[in-house]
Amino acid sequence: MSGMGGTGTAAQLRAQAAAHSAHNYHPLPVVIADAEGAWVTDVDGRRYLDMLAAYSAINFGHRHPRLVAAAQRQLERVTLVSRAFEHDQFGPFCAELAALAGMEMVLPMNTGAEAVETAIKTARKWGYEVKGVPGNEAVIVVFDGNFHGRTTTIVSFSTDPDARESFGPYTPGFRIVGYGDLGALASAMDDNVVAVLFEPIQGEAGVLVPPPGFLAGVRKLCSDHGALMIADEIQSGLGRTGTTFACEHEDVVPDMYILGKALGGGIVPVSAVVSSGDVLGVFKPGQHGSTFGGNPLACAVAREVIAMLATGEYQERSAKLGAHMLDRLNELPQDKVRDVRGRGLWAGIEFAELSGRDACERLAARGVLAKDTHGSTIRLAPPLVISEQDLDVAIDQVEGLVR
Ligand code: IF1
Repeated sequence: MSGMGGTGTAAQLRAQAAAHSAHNYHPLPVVIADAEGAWVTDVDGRRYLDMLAAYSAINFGHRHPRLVAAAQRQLERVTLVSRAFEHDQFGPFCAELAALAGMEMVLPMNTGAEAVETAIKTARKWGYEVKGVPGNEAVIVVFDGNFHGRTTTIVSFSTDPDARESFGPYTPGFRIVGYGDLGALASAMDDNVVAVLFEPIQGEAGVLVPPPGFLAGVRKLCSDHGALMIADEIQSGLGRTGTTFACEHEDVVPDMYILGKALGGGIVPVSAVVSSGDVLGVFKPGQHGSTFGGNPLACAVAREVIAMLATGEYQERSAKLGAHMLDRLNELPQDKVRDVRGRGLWAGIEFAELSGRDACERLAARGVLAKDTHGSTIRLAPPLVISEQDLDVAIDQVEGLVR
């Protein structure tokens, strides 16, 4: 083991965490000490393939040399100034991210939930000041099974009892319709709807890919009703599905992207709302902000992420390896595997006889780390840098669960 690890055995470290951290997670019994690329090593020196990649925050693998170098260069210069002052990474970061997204303006935050909150505030302000919705009557349409984060406002429109219950009183102003149901969406649209907020593929719901034509239908309904189409691409974006944005699969351009996770290169939390000048132009000084949003270290790492995505190389890997992964998963015995869904290097596997938790525990024992979603589904989202050989090793282990 290298460097300055924690002190104690795996069992001691887990007991310490259990005694002194809130029990808002139920992690697999693996205590990670270091990592590189698609591999992590635990405190006992056992290696595992990381098939979760921190829910897509590690799209470029652990400690990608280009990203570590960008961070190290910036650590030697300046890490934080707050938005009270300008710094030399900020303008380039905003311009480069806007260019990658084909948009005009960027509002940087840190976590995904903060960026979603920012999108909600933007849509409401735009609704009152540009669309002309009467005060405090703005409605944002969202979908059944959504996952957009953990703030009090965001859990107010969650349909997952675990995420929502006992956290009220809830923020009003949201209307929930069935995911993939364009008829229901059409009925929900009225003059007070300022935005439709959606995941192009629902992650927490079990990697649910909407029916073909859904994204294009959302686009049309938003345009027809003068509502903002807001794509939460925090998990689906930045190469995960084989394209820079998952909306590209239906040639759809939303009015706003919400980005996070992989934007920080797995090194720092970086999120952003990316949109037009008309939309993000609603903010004047003092109306929104963040101490850490757009800080020099975050911008320097994110600029390297953007440069890496600009070549298209990672998107291509994701598309090619993802097709291979889904082909292999679709060959699993149908009496044991009820459903396989996904796009790019992102798959949900629904088992017939195993709970998702059992499947993940057995996979961990076989040297593969994955994460369950609801019930009997697990998700696979390996780093986009994984080799085809390593990917096959991981899929072999999934196969081993059902053969
Ligand atoms: C947890 C899920 C994944 C997200 C989308 C916003 C956020 C997320 C589409 C908020 C965050 C995470 C958070 C993590 C589990 C995880 C998750 F299972 F809950 F749904 F990835 F699949 N929009 N997703 O997926 O971003 O504030 O966390 O930076 O344990 O809560 P955040």
